[in-house]
Amino acid sequence: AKRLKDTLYEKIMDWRPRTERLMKEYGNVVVDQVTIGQILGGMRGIKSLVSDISYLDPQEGIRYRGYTLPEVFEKLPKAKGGNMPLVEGLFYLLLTGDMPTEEQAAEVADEFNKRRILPRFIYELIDAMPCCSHPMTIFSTAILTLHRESFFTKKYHAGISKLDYWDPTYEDSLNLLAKLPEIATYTYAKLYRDGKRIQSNPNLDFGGNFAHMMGIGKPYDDVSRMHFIVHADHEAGNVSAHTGHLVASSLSDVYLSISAMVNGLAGPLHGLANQEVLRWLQDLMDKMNGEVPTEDELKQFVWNTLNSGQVIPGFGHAVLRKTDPRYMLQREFSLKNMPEDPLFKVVDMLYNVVPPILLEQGKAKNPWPNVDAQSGVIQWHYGIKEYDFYTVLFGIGRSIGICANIIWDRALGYPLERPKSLTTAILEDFAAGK
Ligand code: FAM
Repeated sequence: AKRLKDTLYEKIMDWRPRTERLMKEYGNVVVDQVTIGQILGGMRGIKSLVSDISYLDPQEGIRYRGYTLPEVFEKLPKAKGGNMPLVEGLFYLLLTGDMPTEEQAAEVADEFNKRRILPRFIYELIDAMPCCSHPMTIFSTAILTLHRESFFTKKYHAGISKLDYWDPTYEDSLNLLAKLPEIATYTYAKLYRDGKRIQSNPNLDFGGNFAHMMGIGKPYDDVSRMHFIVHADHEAGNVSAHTGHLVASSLSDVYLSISAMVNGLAGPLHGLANQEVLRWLQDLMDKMNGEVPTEDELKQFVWNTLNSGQVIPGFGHAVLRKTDPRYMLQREFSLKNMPEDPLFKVVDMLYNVVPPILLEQGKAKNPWPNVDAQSGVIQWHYGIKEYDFYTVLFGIGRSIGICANIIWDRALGYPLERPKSLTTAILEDFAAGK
């Protein structure tokens, strides 16, 4: 069978003329216009990026290479002894656009296995981090420190052709992704388990190995696979995806770029939101002395949160206008595997209680739950009670999508990103019609 890298090479050769033609023949076609509101408002909604890895449909939710998430979960090859798809298969899909066979997913698993051993200095680095360092700081620092291993950077200095940049970027990406489960689980062990490390098992897949190194039994392997897959990508404009792309556009290698994207993910408006959900739920459970509240009590708690000027964490979305399919997939899993969990019961009640209240309040453009309303509760159920770690899990998943994006950025020769900035006085001149 054809190797992944050869398949990728063919796809790249087929794709390049499309981008070249758009650039040469249609470079002046207008796609969007920009308002002062958008310039001052976080560039919200400006159509100014391109990615073929994923696309966020306001109604369907995220599509990976054109497939909706339910399709991705149905069609990707499943892990042996599990019900969830292989993360390796997802990476194949994101890279090539083709739904992989079992054999093709196994090839990625093989590649990851060959590359998963961490250099000793990474353990030493994690050991040397000052106490109370946030797990995201450690995760990002470890990735950054691996920069010295970069094949792309070596090749670049040796004088490689621009057309070949994607090749060492691909090698760096596989080398890095293969190591992330071990970096994350060792960070967890160091921070919360007295440094007791569980050796990885070369016979397990990416998600299975992660669960094994966390020391958590079934079905946590499926939880890990599901978590990494639903978090892998959310088109190119969100903070983590955009940061990865921006840093890589200066030809910083994958290690520098992924470390930067992890730092963007670490913010409370992005990856940290799932821990906010759990904090809010814990507060509710404390007020209820650990009992599952009645529907009326829950409604009151929701209104109290809103009336005190806070948002309901885990609800709403900047782009989506329906219940997040990432929420639904995790809900299905929870209904099947942990229906009696008291926190899940509350989450499930909130699913019915919150949207009508947000609609009645009339502010949120999307009153439906998002991915974060569920993910932390599942982690909590399987024993990961250190909220700070949740964003690291998100970071592993997101790295898979961003690496695929960066490989294609180099393959299609996307240039250095350099939008123009203005001053407030210039905007005032525009406002006055000058
Ligand atoms: N609870 C209460 N009010 C909400 C709300 C919620 N869950 N979601 C939106 N609103 C308010 C919002 O604060 C804004 O009020 P003001 O006009 O007073 O500023 C108004 O509704 C319009 O906001 P929007 O256009 O509907 O949402 P945005 O695009 O500005 O923001 C979110 C999107 C996700 C940041 C927002 O819905 C929110 O704060 N949700 C709660 C926090 C959360 O769940 N974040 C996770 C997002 C997740 F998808 C991720 O990126 N990891």
